[in-house]
Parts: sequence; structure tokens; C-alpha cells
Amino acid sequence: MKHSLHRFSVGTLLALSGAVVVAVGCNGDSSNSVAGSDGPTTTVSPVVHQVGNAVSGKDVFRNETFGNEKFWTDAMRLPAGILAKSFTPVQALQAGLMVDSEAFASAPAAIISNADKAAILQELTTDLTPAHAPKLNNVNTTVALINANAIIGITTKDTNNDGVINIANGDKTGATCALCHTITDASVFNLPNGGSIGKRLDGRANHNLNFGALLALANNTRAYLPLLQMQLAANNNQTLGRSTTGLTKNSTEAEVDAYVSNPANYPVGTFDDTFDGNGDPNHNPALFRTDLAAPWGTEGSIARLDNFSNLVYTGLLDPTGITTTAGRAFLHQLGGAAGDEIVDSYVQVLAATNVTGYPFVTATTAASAVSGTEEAPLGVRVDNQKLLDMNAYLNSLQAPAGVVADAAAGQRGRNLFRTTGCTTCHNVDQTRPVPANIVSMKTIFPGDAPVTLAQRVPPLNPVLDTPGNIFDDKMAVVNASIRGDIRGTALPLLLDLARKPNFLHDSSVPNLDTLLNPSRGATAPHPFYFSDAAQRADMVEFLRGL
Ligand code: HEC
Ligand code: HEC
Ligand SMILES: [Ca+2]
Ligand SMILES: [Ca+2]
Ligand SMILES: [Ca+2]
Repeated sequence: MKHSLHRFSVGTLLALSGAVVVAVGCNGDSSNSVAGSDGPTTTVSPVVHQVGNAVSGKDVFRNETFGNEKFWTDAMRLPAGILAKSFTPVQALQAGLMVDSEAFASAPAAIISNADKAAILQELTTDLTPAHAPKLNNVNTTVALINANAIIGITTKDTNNDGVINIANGDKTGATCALCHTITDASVFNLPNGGSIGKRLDGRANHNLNFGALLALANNTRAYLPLLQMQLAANNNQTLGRSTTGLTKNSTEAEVDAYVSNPANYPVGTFDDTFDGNGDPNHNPALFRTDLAAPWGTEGSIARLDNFSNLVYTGLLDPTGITTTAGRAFLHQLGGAAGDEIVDSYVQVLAATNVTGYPFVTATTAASAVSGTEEAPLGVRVDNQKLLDMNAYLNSLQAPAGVVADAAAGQRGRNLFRTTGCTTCHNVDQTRPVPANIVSMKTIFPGDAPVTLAQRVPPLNPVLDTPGNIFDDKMAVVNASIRGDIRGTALPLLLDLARKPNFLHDSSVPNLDTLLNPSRGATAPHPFYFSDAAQRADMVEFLRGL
């Protein structure tokens, strides 16, 4: 039967991408045999990463902090904020935090008695109001869960080495990769749009985590200044990001809290992973099948997985590393005078808030650790074997099955995917490596009309921004030009999409139907559309099934 294929409203798609030209056609009996393309022919080979021991890597992913608990406890003062604001387990679930039911069940009686465990489980069957769930509305239960290491990604160490974990008695709480990259199977409890309680499902994106609210909860949120939207004199007090105003070294704790706790600035399910002064939070991505997904970051600036992990440990879970000589050099390379000002402002804020003894993370200046290199952007690297072990663990994590409601519609969507140009960029088969090329900004976002904010030393491109659009903000300062590639976006694995609350790295599109609807306009980011609603529905069905 003859398929009537509506070509993209962007008829320029094939010409723009300059990639494979697909034949549109159809020859009959099996819908599988519709001519088309399975994916782009790309000449860019992904950089292969070494792998260590996956069993050890699981422990690294779940529990390793490399000492960042000193940052979160002594500089950010997160546990103090949890106590000061009486942060309850109900509030923790509302903030999207996940609870490990096995850690809860096996918590020593000294931390949570068996009677309390039973009472808490009973309270979960109620409406969670203080009248019916007193323990779940009591900060002491939060403290007990933290001491039990049951709140996923918030990891407490026996800092004082007395064999007991107790944050009220000198032990410190840090952050691990699992905070944003793990959910649970919700086998014990699920709060819609919030956290859940169950067994860990590592590598699945936490779409509900309100990381901004967690930052605000800390008593000294100002210690996270470089990773927030700033307003810098070196940039003529201009600011780049979702907010019209930026923070400075003189911003009060209340002003910083107001910025991070406003979801318009810091949306639920996102994290700003660049210390560039831009307010550019990105949606938490999937972190399974990392054997397929290089390069890393929306902007594809990092070629090797362990190098990405190292940057997270040495620069994001303890940003004080940017104040070292090597850190300063890297920020200068990225941002010139603005980079210098970020570091200088940060040093002043740390002094004004009595933060001493930093950087906190245990890392060494390895032979390869020259500042600005991908192996050690801030001049240091955490234990390399542990990074390689985590590579192996992340590679081993499998994708969940897609959600199939109407297989015939999904098959029609698959045919559209193969024949209407999607496969000029994406593979149809998500078990194949993602094409490792960067899609240029103009191709993925035809409305890109950037102004030059600053010149930089090649290979770094100038700092560019399209005013009035946030899609390109992540790539203004940090982009793949760091490694001699172009400013643009890397391709994602199209997996676990049925669970996503919104789409694109900036969370800007509310659902798949909208993503594919030409009403977004020909110059919008990712402008690949079907004007026929039935075709859109088929494509959505295909994507949800991946
Ligand atoms: C506070 C939340 C948070 C924490 C904690 C976190 N990440 Fe991420 N991670 C993100 C977000 C958000 C992105 C997407 C960045 C982007 O779009 O450029 C990301 C991206 C990544 C990527 C790139 C994925 C891709 O497909 O390009 C890797 C790899 C990664 N993280 C590894 C880690 C590791 C390893 C840790 C622990 C050392 C970690 N992350 C801790 C939120 C987090
Ligand atoms: C020119 C290359 C290109 C073409 C053509 C293309 N895509 Fe994409 N696609 C991308 C890139 C790059 C991203 C990541 C964009 C981002 O998040 O910033 C993406 C993201 C997506 C996402 C969102 C994933 C997420 O987790 O938010 C979906 C879904 C998707 N593409 C489906 C399609 C479909 C369906 C088509 C065909 C109608 C298509 N793409 C055509 C490059 C392309
Ligand atoms: Ca605060
Ligand atoms: Ca940033
Ligand atoms: Ca912009």
C-alpha cells in the first residue's frame, strides 16, 4: 500500500545537514521494507574509553565522594540547613529525592528501630499529613535516613571514624553521581512528580529532582556561586541565562536562595554543570549504555567518559577547585577577564562566609594533569582506577524497555523515522553507537543569530549568544571548540523517552507531540516536524517504544 509521506515543513533539512540523502518510497507488503535509511554515515569515530571492574564501579557510582562531604557539610552547610529548616521526609520526597528501601530495611536499630521502621511504612499508606504521618513530617526521621545512607546520592561518611554514622556527632554528608542519575523501582512508595522509595535503578535520569531547592536548603548556598547565574563587571554587568538579573559576590544568602529556588531559573529535573557564570541548567540525562553515547555533555565538549566523571568530582561536586592556580588558568582560558572575575568573586565569598581548608576533594596532580586538558581541566584528577571501574559499570547498565501501547502505530512511526530525514542524524537502532559528530548550532537551531560577547584564543571559538533564546546558552562558553570541534549539540541516545516530562537539553519542550508540531516554528530548536497529526501520533508512539 502506498504511504503518503509528508516531507518536513523544513524542506531544507537534508540540504542543511549535508548528510545522507534518503530515498522516499514504498514497495508494498511489509512495512519493514519501506525504503529509507537506518542512520547517518558518519566518519567521526567515538573516542573509546578504557574499562576497569564493573563491580567496584558500582560502588564508586553509588558511594564515592572523594571527600566532597567536606564541601557539602563545611562550606555549603547542607546538613545544618536541613536541621535549621526542619526538612522533613515528606519535603524530601516532594523535592524528588529517592529513598533506597534496602538501606532503610537494613539500617542498624541504633539509627532506626524496628518499631520506627514499621511505623514509617504504615505512615506511607496514609495521606502523609502531620496528623496521620508524624514521623514522615519530622526532621529527626530525615536525619535518621541520612545516617542510614538511605537517601540516594546524599552520602554520609564515618568522618570521625567511631564506627557509627551520625551527622549530629561530627560525621559529614556529601554527594554522589546517584543523586541525579538514579531512580528507584518505587516498589515501596511513589510520590507522583516527586521521589520514590524502592530498589535502586542506576543510570535512569531523575526527572523530578529539584536540585535548586536542595541548594537553597543549605545554610551557605553562596558557596555554589560559580555554578549559578552571575553578573560580572568584566561583562559590563550583562548576564546570560534564564533570569534577567545575575548574582554577584555581594548577593546575600537570601538573594542566592531566591534565585535557586525559583523553578523559572532552576527548573525541576535540571542541573547547571558549568562554572561559567551563565545560568544554563540542563535536563538530567540517562546514564546507561555509555558504551554507545560519546561524546559527553549536550555540547559534546568531552570526548572520554572518565574525563567527564573526573570533572564532575573535581569541579562540580566541589567547585572550590577552580580557585587553585591551575583552576584559575582554566577559567582564564575559557572566559578571559570574566573567568578571572568568577574566581576572584568566589574567593571573596568563601572568605566572607568563613570557608577554609579548600579545595576539599582528594585528587592528585597526575602526569597527564596539565590544567585545561580534558584529563584534568582543573589540573587534578581523582583516582584513575576508580574512574575506569565506573566506566565499566555505566557501560553495563541496560536501557529499560520502551512503552508500547499500539505496535502498529509504532511501526508506522518507525517507517516515518527512516524515510523523512530523522535518520540523517539519529540511528533508528538505539543499540548502535550514537553518531559522534556535533550537529552545528545553525542546523539544530536555525534561529541561531549570535552576537559575539568575547574573543578567545583558538581553538576556542568566540563567546557567542543568541539573545532571547536559552537553547544556545550552554554552548556560549563551554562547547566542543575546547577540543577543536564545532559549537553545536551532540546527539542523544533516544531511549527511556516515555518517562520524560519534557524534551531537549534545556527542558524547553513540554511533550513529544509538541516537539514534532510545526507550530513551534521553522526557526525553533530541533525544527523537524509533521504537520499531519496522525503522523505525529505514529512518531510519538515509535519514540515512546524505544
Ligand atoms: C546534580 C545533578 C548531577 C549529579 C550529581 C551528577 N550529574 Fe551527571 N549530569 C547531570 C546533568 C544535568 C547532565 C547533562 C549535562 C548537559 O546536558 O550538558 C549530566 C551529564 C552527565 C554526563 C554526560 C551524559 C551525556 O550523554 O552526554 C555524564 C557522563 C555524567 N553526567 C556523569 C556523571 C558522573 C560520573 C557523576 C558523578 C561523579 C555525575 N554525572 C553527577 C546531572 C548530574
Ligand atoms: C540535524 C540533526 C537531527 C535531525 C534531522 C533530527 N534530530 Fe532529533 N535530535 C538531534 C539533536 C542534536 C538532539 C539533541 C538536542 C538537544 O537536546 O539539545 C535531538 C533530540 C531529539 C529528541 C529529544 C530527546 C530528549 O531526550 O529530549 C527526540 C525525541 C528526537 N531528537 C527525535 C527526532 C525525530 C523524530 C526526528 C525526525 C522527525 C529528528 N529527531 C530529527 C538531531 C537531529
Ligand atoms: Ca541557603
Ligand atoms: Ca553555568
Ligand atoms: Ca541565548
